[in-house]
Amino acid sequence: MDAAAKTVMERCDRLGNISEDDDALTRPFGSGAMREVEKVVAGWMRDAGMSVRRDPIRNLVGRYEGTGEKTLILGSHLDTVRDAGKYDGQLGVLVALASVQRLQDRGELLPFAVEVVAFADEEGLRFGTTYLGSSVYAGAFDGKRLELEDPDGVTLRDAVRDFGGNPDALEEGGRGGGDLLGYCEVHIEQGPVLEALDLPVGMVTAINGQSRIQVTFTGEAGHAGTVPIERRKDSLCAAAEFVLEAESVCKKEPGAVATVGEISVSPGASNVIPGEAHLSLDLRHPDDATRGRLRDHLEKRARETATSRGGRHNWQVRQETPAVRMDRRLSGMLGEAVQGSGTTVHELPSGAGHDAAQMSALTSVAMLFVRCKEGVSHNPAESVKEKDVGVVIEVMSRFLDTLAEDMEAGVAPYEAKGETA
Ligand code: HGY
Ligand code: MN
Ligand code: MN
Repeated sequence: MDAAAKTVMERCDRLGNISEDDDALTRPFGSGAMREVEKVVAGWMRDAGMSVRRDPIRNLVGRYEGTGEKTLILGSHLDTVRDAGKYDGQLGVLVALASVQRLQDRGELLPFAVEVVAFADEEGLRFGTTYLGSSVYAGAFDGKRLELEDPDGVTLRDAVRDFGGNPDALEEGGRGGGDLLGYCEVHIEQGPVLEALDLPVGMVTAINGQSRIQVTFTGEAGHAGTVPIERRKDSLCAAAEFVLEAESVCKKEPGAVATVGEISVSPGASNVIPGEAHLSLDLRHPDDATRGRLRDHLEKRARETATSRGGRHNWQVRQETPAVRMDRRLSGMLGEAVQGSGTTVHELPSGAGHDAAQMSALTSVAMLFVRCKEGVSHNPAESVKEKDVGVVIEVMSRFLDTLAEDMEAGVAPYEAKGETA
């Protein structure tokens, strides 16, 4: 497995240099960097004996045929956040590719086909929503999102067309799931648990739900030197009060996290009181009802804060994604493969979102986490050990072999949806 792990690490380095920015890894949906990285990965898919196609949103889909009519899907995403690390998403695609490469190297056909999907957009960097790629592939795309605009005012519809996709086919362009055994995703943990336990891999039990919201505070632009402080309608002060409110609400609610990752003011001059403040709110919790309660409380506080300062607010929910539990049976088989590789099975929830959350609309899903250094992610310091990549490749290979043995022994393959973990 070491040679395979070395190849995966080298490929992560290679893809990590394909970016829209000269001095950082930033690969938004529909960018030239995404076009380039897609071409490189398509070549590696063909080298591994796969046929390659692109779906209407330009997800890249490699297929390695088997002897039966069922299909197992592996994969993750190729897009990144701004100034990203080079393992979030792409590690999962490349480990999936390594699992198929091993089959081809052995000249082996399984009693099922394996599809490797490299999703075109999971992070939502450009349009502020998540799972654009997997929502199309899973047949769960909401056509209303076509009118979403990026910061330059380009609609998703035009961006998909410019990227060579077909915006009119996104709603019914899903893969369909009648032949599926399930979907398994390998991803870095993006947290500190596995490192603290000194474990190379972990089994994911569930993925937290998330709300992505755009909030605007509107006050009144004015002269920084002449408007007395008590007469101001400073939209940035309102926003600042709101940001701290979001933080304090989460400090009182175990498991809740809120993040304001983007903020901008207009007109944006050092001697002008901000007339408008725009911010993104990312709110997450393992329990959907709790998340909804926190969201509604924060909307109420945004309104109160704005009006108390003589201004107003706008609250646009860009996307709500429910919490998703992993499929128990598929996870159980992955767990056996972890044990078979000589590693203790540790189960943990995911605070980060993953395409598996969206793919659960189509089929049974399971995830494996790989330890990452100090849990750092969404940061160029993101890193994994080659040794751990070797472990996860071995686990995935054992998993495929076990699934094949079960199929050959006539153990009923999975229905499209199993019960959850
Ligand atoms: O935001 C997330 O949880 C993931 O990285 N898209
Ligand atoms: Mn991410
Ligand atoms: Mn990711």
